Amino acid sequence: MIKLYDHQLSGNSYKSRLLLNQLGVEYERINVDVFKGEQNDPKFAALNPNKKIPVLVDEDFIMWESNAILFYIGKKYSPNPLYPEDPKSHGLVAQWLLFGKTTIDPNLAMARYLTRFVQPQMQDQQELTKCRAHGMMTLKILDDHLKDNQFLAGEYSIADIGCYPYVHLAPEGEIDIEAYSSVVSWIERIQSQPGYIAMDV
Ligand SMILES: N[C@@H](CCC(=O)N[C@@H](CS)C(=O)NCC(=O)O)C(=O)O
Repeated sequence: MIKLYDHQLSGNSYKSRLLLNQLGVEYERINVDVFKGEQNDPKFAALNPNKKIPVLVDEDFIMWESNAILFYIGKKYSPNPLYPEDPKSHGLVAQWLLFGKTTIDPNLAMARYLTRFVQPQMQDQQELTKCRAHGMMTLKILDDHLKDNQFLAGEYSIADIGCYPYVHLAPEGEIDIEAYSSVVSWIERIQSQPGYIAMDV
């Protein structure tokens, strides 16, 4: 059975759980308490030299990097609608998942991290202000796309699953998403997909 090393508050880990659940794949969850530094344990570092969750272990195969894990699970259980294989959709899925890592995470995920998990006296206010401002620019890009599109790469896919966690968590970084009505509708569409699970289950 697939093993997933994760933590309930990790948006990067949540996306793997969401996909596995939506595909009906059974998996074992192993909690890594990143707040206690368990990711630095040599046994865990042997799985991921980058010492971060999530890590997926499938028999003797080990993978890290959350968006790469989505590609692996999607392909392993193909054909399935969450993993489109025609060249254009596949290219667009990669485009949005890279946008997730290069633009959503450094702005929206970072704003949430600094706001929620760093003690106020340790927060870099300049960095936080920049993340929030760039986070709003990121939401605008998504909102413009989602005005004319139900989902990021055509039909509901791993592109949406990969980008969704840190977009719906943006309010935890004190970024108001209500002004981005197409993003809000997209979040609601994702939450009504079969097999959807909330992050805190
Ligand atoms: N690019 C990585 C980022 C993973 C990541 O930052 N994981 C966080 C939890 S969401 C973590 O393990 N943090 C612990 C640390 O950095 O020490 C991915 O997408 O998997």
